[in-house]
Amino acid sequence: MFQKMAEFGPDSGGRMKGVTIVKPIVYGNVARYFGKEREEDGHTHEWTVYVKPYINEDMSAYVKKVQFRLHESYINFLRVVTKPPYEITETGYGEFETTIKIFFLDPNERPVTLYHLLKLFPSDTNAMLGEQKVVSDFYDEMIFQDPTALMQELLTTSRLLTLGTYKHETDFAELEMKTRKKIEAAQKRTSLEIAKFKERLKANMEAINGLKNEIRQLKDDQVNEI
Ligand code: SLL
Repeated sequence: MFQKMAEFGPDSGGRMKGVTIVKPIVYGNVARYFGKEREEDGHTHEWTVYVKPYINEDMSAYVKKVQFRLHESYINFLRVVTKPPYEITETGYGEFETTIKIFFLDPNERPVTLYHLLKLFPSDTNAMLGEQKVVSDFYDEMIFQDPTALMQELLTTSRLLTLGTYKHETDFAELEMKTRKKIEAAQKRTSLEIAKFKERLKANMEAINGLKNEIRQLKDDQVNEI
């Protein structure tokens, strides 16, 4: 790695104009309720906050470290993870916003910052389904525009960890399909509403024209009467 960095020089080999590399990721947290408040510290949950590749590749090929910023009530609230899995497991009692900062091996590549609201308490629907584990994670994409020659090489030579598909807490493919269906249904409803309003507008325009004609007629009659 250091050899490669030396090879590309201080400007990492310059920017590759017109090149875009996309890395899909999943970030968020899972949490489990103890079932009661722990006596010694009042903690109620164990949670893990993470960032991982959507596709099972070894991110350490281009990631230098991931910094997790926790709530200041935690000892060493700035936690750094230098190798996969990029995650922090802790216990606690409260929800708070975490900052996840991803640093790259190429010093010329700016870090990526993600914000995640650590979720401990189930939403009403989760609670109704009787789900034990709380999951709050999101699909996102890191987009590298005009990467340096070094970064391009690091990004494109990362290796797959295992064969087969990666298992995530959330089924993002299904979520995408459901979201698509919802959007399609909403589009259909909107089109129908628009068509209905157009019809109404047409009818109203006709009524206005009818009244205008009537007024004109009445005016003509008046003129003729004089
Ligand atoms: C809340 N605003 O009141 C938030 C604060 C604090 C989170 C959450 C325990 C830390 C520790 C912990 O869960 N802190 O004891 O180390 O909901």
